[in-house]
Amino acid sequence: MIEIIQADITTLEVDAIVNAANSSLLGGGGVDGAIHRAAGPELLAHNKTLGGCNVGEVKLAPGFELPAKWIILTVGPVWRGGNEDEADLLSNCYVNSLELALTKSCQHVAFPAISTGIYGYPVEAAAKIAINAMKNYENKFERIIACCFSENDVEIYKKLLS
Ligand code: AR6
Repeated sequence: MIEIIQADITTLEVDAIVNAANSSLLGGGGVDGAIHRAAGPELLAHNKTLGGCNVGEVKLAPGFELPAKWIILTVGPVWRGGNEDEADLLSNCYVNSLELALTKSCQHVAFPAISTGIYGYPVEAAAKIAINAMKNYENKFERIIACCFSENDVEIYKKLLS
């Protein structure tokens, strides 16, 4: 089942939340900053051992002080107008996160709207990619959660899902 909610992703009691990180994995603003603050300093110490992460790829961290069991770290593409493979790279973020979640037997995974904040990806185009990937994996999970931060994003996701 795909669920669309409006929430702070750091508050969710789920098997895994996904972080929209940058390639260093060492923290930043937006959802990344919120996750580092809520998970505590052990997340940064853990991530320092991971050797970074390429765009579209994923790494794994424990949830540390979060209610979530795991943090899946992914790096979305920076929006550069749409001709720099942004769509495939963004899709890879979702697919690779879901594949990693399966290897950890996760039953629920929550995603933020990757790349649509600081990285500037247009929300509707990004939401289409997110929902397509989620639909392909819907049957393999109890719940795949699109965790929107704004009411406007919730409306966009709901329109696309229906
Ligand atoms: N819970 C859920 N969603 C959130 C939260 C939260 N607590 N906080 C923000 N969002 P962004 P990006 C939403 O900018 O575009 C960081 O500096 C936000 O409203 O966090 O992939 C990284 O280190 C937006 O809808 O991520 C990278 O350098 C969505 O999360 C860079 O930003 C994504 O916005 C990544 O940029």
